[in-house]
Amino acid sequence: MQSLIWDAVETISREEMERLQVERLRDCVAGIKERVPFYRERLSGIEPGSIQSVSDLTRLPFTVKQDLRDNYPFGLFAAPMSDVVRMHASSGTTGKPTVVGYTANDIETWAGLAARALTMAGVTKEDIVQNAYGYGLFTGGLGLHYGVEKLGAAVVPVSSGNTARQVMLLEDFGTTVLCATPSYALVLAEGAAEAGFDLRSGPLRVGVFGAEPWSEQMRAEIESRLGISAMDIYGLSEVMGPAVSMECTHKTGMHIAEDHFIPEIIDPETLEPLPLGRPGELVFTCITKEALPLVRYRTHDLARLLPGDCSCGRTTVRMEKVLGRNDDMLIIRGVNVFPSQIEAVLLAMGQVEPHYQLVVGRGAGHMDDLEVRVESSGDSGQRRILEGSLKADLRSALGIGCAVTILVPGEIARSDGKAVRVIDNRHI
Ligand code: DLL
Repeated sequence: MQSLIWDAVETISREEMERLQVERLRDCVAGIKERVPFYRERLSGIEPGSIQSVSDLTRLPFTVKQDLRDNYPFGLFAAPMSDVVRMHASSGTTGKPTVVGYTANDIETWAGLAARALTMAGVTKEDIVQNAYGYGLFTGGLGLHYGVEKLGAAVVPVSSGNTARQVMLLEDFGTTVLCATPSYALVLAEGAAEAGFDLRSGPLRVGVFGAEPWSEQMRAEIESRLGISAMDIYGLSEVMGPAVSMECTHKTGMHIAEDHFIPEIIDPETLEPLPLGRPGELVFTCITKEALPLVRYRTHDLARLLPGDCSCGRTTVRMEKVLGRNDDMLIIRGVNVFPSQIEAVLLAMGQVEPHYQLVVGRGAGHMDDLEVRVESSGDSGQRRILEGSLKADLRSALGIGCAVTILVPGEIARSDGKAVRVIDNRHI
């Protein structure tokens, strides 16, 4: 299926895109040197006019989350407070949140990018979009809300939580598009089943799912349980919020809004840029933002930029599904393990519910141990066999042994936002 294209800039030639990026990057560097003391110092040796190509980005220093913390709350803002019209913040588990700001133009840009992303997913003005991302300081709710309105579809701003009410609205309103975290989409599917409403036979047809990693196996599970096409949307507050990149209906990676955010992949150890196609850490430079333009912001998300053209006709570079954050990577007895790898093994088995939790502890002899908790509805004999098969599959996929605990469906705590997959008891 060929979806419409929101903005002609999505199909310009690579040369035109690079010209646009360089022009915007130069303006951005000049602007932040003038307006942000932090960048005036950081970029002291860089003349904006000396930026001739996108590869000149590598001459610029990185920005990291700690820089935002050190300048809490508004120290990196490049616009006067009188021009800032909105604030969001990322939760963070400890200490102060990371605060991001937007001018009226930033909000307008973001709404356009969210409309662009929804269009990529095949959403049109005929759709009824239930937005179950949290409204508030989290960027998911309001970020997509403005995009749906810009597109001209009808938004149901229900926010996250209150599953029974969500299910009622899905049924009564004839919702056609659901925006939520993939884990909450599954909670809604359970809620609908409990209420005797078969989502698969209703009008719901598209899911716009992101804000947390989810594997291809999880996509298949969601698509069959909800009877929809499940699309991946990516973004982070510091760079903008949702719609930094989005899958088109070909589902071969997420098209990055490169006219606003220049992506790079770096080796997280050496910080050297990696060639197209190699996996590493994603870095973004925001070239059009007014309130918080960040230069080479390290996301800690691991992905690849994909070479080659997409059959949808867009020329914007695509990023692969995010494997996880390098700070969420578990190191178990020296072996690197991502929760999404475990998710893929669990769901490939086919007899488990798509809810799981990983508990890491320090066992006898101070060795790390990993327990994988997952739900299954089989009887005790079936569960014993399943436990053995999962242990064997996990050992061969991860290269380490782990304990497997089979729980009854519903035992693992559900979340209405980002799922908590890992409980790490090693530091308590
Ligand atoms: O999660 C923005 C968002 C809202 C994206 C709704 C998509 C949909 P933060 O709370 O700042 O912003 O968290 C950003 O979430 O660095 C990734 O680690 C993770 N993340 C976001 N989207 C995806 C995705 C929002 N599609 C952090 N796949 C990012 C994997 C994702 N991880």
